[in-house]
Order: sequence, then structure tokens, then C-alpha cells
Amino acid sequence: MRFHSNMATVEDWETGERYVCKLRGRFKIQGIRPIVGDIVEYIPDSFESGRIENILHRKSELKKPRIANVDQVVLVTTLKQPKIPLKMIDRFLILAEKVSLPTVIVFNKIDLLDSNEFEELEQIEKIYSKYYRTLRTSAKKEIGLKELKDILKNKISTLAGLSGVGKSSLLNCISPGVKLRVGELSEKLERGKHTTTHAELLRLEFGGYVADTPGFANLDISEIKPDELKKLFPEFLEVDHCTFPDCVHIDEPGCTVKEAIGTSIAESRYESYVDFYRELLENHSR
Ligand SMILES: Nc1nc2c(ncn2[C@@H]2O[C@H](COP(=O)(O)OP(=O)(O)OP(=O)(O)O)[C@@H](O)[C@H]2O)c(=O)[nH]1
Ligand SMILES: [Mg+2]
Ligand SMILES: [Zn+2]
Repeated sequence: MRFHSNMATVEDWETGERYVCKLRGRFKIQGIRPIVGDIVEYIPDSFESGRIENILHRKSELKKPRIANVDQVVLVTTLKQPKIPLKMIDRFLILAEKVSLPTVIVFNKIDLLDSNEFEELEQIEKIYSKYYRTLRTSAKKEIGLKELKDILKNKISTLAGLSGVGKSSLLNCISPGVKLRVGELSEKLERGKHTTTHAELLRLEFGGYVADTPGFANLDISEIKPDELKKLFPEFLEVDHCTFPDCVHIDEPGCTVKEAIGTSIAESRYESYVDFYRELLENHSR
């Protein structure tokens, strides 16, 4: 469920009881380490404490945030306070696509938007809604919370999103028992102050588990190979009938992906692709 000073809190699958567990020495020797979301075998040694003996096979493993066995990612973003660039959404999405996890995009803080900004939101939703479920929420005005609960119910999910978008606030609303710490934004920069510092799995009273996670300052995508990147943009696959089967959709002739920009592929998505592609090429040539 969580880590604290090198001890892991384990929740018993059957009884729901919690044990603060040491890790076996051999984990260190083997260079493995349980992460939040792992299913483990443990031996309780006394009241509320024990030792993790074995880590079971991970059904999925997301690197950022680092969490195992989740069914879905709930990506929280905002148009205001802070204004999250679309490129940031795209970075999170390709990391989830890389491990084949479905992602729900939650637009939080809609209480702050005026009518122009709502129009902008609608345009953004159009870019993503064909491939990702989208939801509008406000933790402050309690909007969209029922839908969010339905999304989380009986699943293991992780929240993701930059600092200050309201991840912890949303969880406090839907599961008031959890009482997570919520941070102010820094006034000048309108950025979050990295209030949540550890990933932690929470049991939801209506069924399921969700991880609250810290927002990242920078989101590393360097594990993706340049050639693999195009497969992580689902809308590209649909129109990819390019002349060359290994077309990377940058400046090859007969590229049907480039032809689709402005119609079935949003310009911002293509721009993200090109930026990420260049970034990955640079990494890999180093
Ligand atoms: N107006 C408004 N403010 C919100 C909303 N949700 C959260 N906030 C505020 O946004 C700030 C940051 O909220 P947090 O829940 O700490 O954000 P976080 O995503 O958990 O941030 P980190 O833990 O740093 O990654 C707090 O001041 C919240 O009160 C919302 O729906 N509307
Ligand atoms: Mg938080
Ligand atoms: Zn192409």
C-alpha cells in the first residue's frame, strides 16, 4: 500500500488487516524491490508487523508514477491554476500506452473556467475523446464526483498528473476517510508545491483501490524507442497507409499520417509527436 522509511505497509488480501513489513535481505542482493501495488506473500511475525517474502508476477508496471498491477490510469489535468500544456497530457498518455493501460482524462477545476475557456475545453476534449474517456470535475464545487467514483469502482487505478492539479483534493472528496494533505499553489508561478511526496494506495469505501501519487517536475520518456513512438498515438495507426511501412511520419514522401493532420489528427498531437521523436533520437544517439 505504501512505503515509509524502508518499511512496507501490506494489506491482507482476505482480512484487510494491515502489517508494517520488513523486506527480505535477498531482495536487496537480487536488486529487486517491491513497489506500491505489488501483490506479495508475507509472514506476519507479531501484531501488525511482518516480513515480505515474495513478490508475485506484475500484471502491469507503470514507471511514472511507479506502481504495479493497476487496471487504469486516471490522468488529472487543468486548464487553469495551473494551465497544463497539451504536450504534458501527451507525455503521460504515451507512457500509459507503452504499458497498454487505458487512461481516463479528468479535467479538474472547471469551477474556474469562463465561457471562452469552456469553449477551449470542448476543443481539447474533441482531440482526445475518440480514444480516451474524458470527464470534467471540480473538487471545490463537487462536480463530476459520481462519475469519477463509477470509473474507480472495483478497479485498481492510479492517479497521475502534475503537481497542483488537485489529485489529492479529488480523492478527499470521493473518499472522505482518507484525509490526504492538499497543498496551496505558489502564487507567482501558479504551480503546485509537490505536496504529495509518496505514491500510496488507498482502499475505496465503495470498492476498489486508487493510488494518490506525487506530481512530477519532469516526465522522462527516454525508455521509449524512437521507432516505437508512432504506435503510442492511437489515431496515427488508423490512418497509417504510408508508402513506406517503416515510415516515421516526419518527412517521408507518401505519408498518409501527415496528410491527416488537421482532419483526423489534431495539429497539437502531431507537434507533440515530432517533439518527442526528436527528443528520443537525441537520447538514443548519445
Ligand atoms: N478552484 C479549485 N481549486 C482546486 C480544485 N481541486 C483542487 N484545488 C486546489 O488546488 C490546490 C492543489 O491541490 P492538491 O489536491 O494538493 O493537488 P495535487 O495534484 O495533489 O498536487 P501534488 O500532491 O503536489 O502532486 C489546492 O489549493 C486545492 O485546494 C478545484 O476543483 N477547484
Ligand atoms: Mg497530492
Ligand atoms: Zn507516414
